[in-house]
Amino acid sequence: LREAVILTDGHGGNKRGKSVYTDGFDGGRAAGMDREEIEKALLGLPRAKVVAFAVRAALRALPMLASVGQDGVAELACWKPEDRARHLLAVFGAVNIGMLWILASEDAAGRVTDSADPASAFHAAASAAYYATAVAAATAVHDASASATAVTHEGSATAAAAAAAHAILANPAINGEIECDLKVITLLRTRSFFQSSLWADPKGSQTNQRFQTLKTAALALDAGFEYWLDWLEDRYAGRDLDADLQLQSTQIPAIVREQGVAAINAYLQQLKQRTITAPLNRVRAIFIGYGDAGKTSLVNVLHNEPVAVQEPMTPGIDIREWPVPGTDIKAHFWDFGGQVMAHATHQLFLRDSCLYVLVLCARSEINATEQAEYWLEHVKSFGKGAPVLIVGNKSDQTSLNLNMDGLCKKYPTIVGFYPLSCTQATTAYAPQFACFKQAFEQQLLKVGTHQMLFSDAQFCVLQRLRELTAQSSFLKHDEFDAICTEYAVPTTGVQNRAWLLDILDKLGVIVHFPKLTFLDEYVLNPRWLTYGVYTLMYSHQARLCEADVIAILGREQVKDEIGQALSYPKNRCRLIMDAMREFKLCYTLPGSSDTLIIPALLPPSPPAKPLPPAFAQAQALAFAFEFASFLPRHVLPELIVNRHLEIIDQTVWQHGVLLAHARLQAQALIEVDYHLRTLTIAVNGVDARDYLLLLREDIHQILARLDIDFEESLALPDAARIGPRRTSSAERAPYLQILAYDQQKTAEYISKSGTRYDVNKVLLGYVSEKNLERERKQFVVNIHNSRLGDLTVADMIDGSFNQTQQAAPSPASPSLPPTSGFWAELARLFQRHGPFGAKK
Ligand SMILES: Nc1nc2c(ncn2[C@@H]2O[C@H](COP(=O)(O)OP(=O)(O)OP(=O)(O)O)[C@@H](O)[C@H]2O)c(=O)[nH]1
Ligand SMILES: [Mg+2]
Repeated sequence: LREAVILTDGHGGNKRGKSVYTDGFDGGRAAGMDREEIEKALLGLPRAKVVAFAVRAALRALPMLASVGQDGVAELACWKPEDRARHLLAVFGAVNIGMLWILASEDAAGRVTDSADPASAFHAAASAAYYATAVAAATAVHDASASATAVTHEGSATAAAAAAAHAILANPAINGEIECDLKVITLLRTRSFFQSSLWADPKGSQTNQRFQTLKTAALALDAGFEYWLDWLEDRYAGRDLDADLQLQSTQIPAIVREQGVAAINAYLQQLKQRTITAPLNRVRAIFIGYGDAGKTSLVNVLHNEPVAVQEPMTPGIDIREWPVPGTDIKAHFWDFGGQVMAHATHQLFLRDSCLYVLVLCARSEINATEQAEYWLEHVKSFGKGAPVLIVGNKSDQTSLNLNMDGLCKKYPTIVGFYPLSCTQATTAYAPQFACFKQAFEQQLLKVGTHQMLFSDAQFCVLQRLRELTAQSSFLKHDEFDAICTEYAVPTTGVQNRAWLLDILDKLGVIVHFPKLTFLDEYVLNPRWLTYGVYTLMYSHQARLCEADVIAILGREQVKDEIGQALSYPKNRCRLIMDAMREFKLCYTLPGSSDTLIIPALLPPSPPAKPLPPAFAQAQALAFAFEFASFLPRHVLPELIVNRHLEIIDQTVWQHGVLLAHARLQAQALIEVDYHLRTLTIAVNGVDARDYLLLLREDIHQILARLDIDFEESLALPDAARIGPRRTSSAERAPYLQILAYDQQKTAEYISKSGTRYDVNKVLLGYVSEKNLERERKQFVVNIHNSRLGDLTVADMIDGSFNQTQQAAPSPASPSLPPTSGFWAELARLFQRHGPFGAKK
């Protein structure tokens, strides 16, 4: 193995096709069969058999991941120490998915059903074979991106399986088995072939020794790999697969996945031991869209309530409970007010693992598709892969013209479009409404299937907290501890009290701010905080002191979703202010102790003060962030909050700010234009270039949390011009393009008008000499990590492991067949995720 890794090391590039796997090995040991021979032997076989072959090869290859180093210690030497647990879990998960597919591809009678739906079977097979291949790839090929692309591009399960097998064949310990598989594969039915013994000599000392090495190495990671080692041992011993458990193991809730390998493995172990069985039975549906679209009306119709002719605007957020018909599940509807000034706040409350309902209506001022894109970008950025139902409301007035084909291509999480009318939902539009309601319920259930399961003790704690919510919005730390003690929730171990608290926080049962150390209580009712924050945002006051906050929050009675009044006593109002600071919605006015400034609520135009002359005369560096389809409303406010100590003379408004750095000699004027989707930065002063770099870094950090397309651009400086100017207007160039010219040692950049510029001078106009090298390095990293560069194998494997959980339902088929047990669920699971090739 080591030889193979060393031999293939550094071949880099994008070698595709057969050479990827063979290169490393041909120079090493002679394999029994070459890859073409294996491929020939597999050609024409049913997909399920090919995948079964690949999975069997992968199962045998798993122990090859571990080796005994010179110091006699067993380790997973092919990965960096910090990556080992993550990658090992991904590999186990990948093989597990491959196995599940094989079993799902046969019906109960053992008949291979891939002829029933050849297209989806093919896709699933290609994916499953890829998963299996990943094991071989991880061990055998150091430049794994090349191997992964090779498999993808060939797009064939046969080729992938052959490649994996060939890589593994180089190991004399198992090449006999693989050759034997190829001999019997045509003779046996898929299931029998798949279930036949993996080893010629199961008790063979070599087999055993390799497994022991893997065991030692995996256990040394101290991340709960006992579960997977038992799983592998069961496979080696030919024990039957517990199909329900295996299926559950591919549906680990996002909330657990985020907590890392040890938490995932601990969760799997508990699933296996059946110690966690209680679901939370809560799902969230988030209603978004511009003001007046009819979100609240739709929520009312779903509750069988009449639609008010003059429904008041929703001041922030409204949360209501809705029992999902025929189930124990309760849906929480989060009805967001559509007013623009609260859009910056929404990002804090939009979540993944929810169902989104985007309500639109025809408007004169914004084209419908553009409206849709604005909100779909929110969902993409903050809701990750969450499904979206689009409702075209007020069809009784005007029908909505949406470019659905284009939208579905761009946003594959859209699960359907429903034109309807809320005011006529029980009359003229009753059939349309029924159709929407059916899809809505189905999607809610689907979101619910990825719910986290709790142990009895954990669930009791949760129930107690819910009961307490009826009495108070707060809970002291030691009260929480006492409840945990009562139900024997441990203080140590992976699933300890801190873990439970974190999970409850993420699920929205409780809120805690680990950073606000003075706070000795948890917020027991998250609605208390949510309503508090939105009530302040909707008060339209950009400048608030504590007395204002107390007055505003005390002004009207707010009720939560179970109709219980939320009280905002004076001594607690500070907490809302602290939370808003923590959320970066506001900053404390320098020189005051309690005055808050909320940038999103400031007037849209700059204060009537003359700007410093250097900006007026355009002597500044002119840099810009240009957003392809969405400039989120919180980017500038958050930047302002981050740099509020640098604001010159409180020259700050909703769309801009004037800054001066404390140490550097530089001033910056930053402005956004939401129509053009640009954020411009003009900087002047001796240290302008260094200040620009700091500001860009800050913006990059804010944007890093989002999945968003943007380009940085710069104005081409006249001082860098070579020869005559060919246009009188100022010209711009993409910053990355200038860096690329520099990278390729191309000295001249020719602008759109044909004017020539000295690349080095352009760059040095914006980046100081001392930072240029860093920017160049950053450029290489960026390109490598971008979609242009190759993905690393770790990302590929990790991505593939989670793909089934994140897979979006196909937009072409919004209504899915009814659930009917394990096989239907699994078949659907695989129908939903295409081959790797399709993902690219
Ligand atoms: N003609 C017509 N009017 C509707 C329909 N649905 C809602 N309306 C009216 O549109 C107005 C706005 O509806 P809301 O449900 O309050 O809109 P919203 O999206 O919740 O608005 P915000 O809370 O401000 O974001 C109300 O006066 C409703 O009566 C519809 O299908 N047809
Ligand atoms: Mg509303």
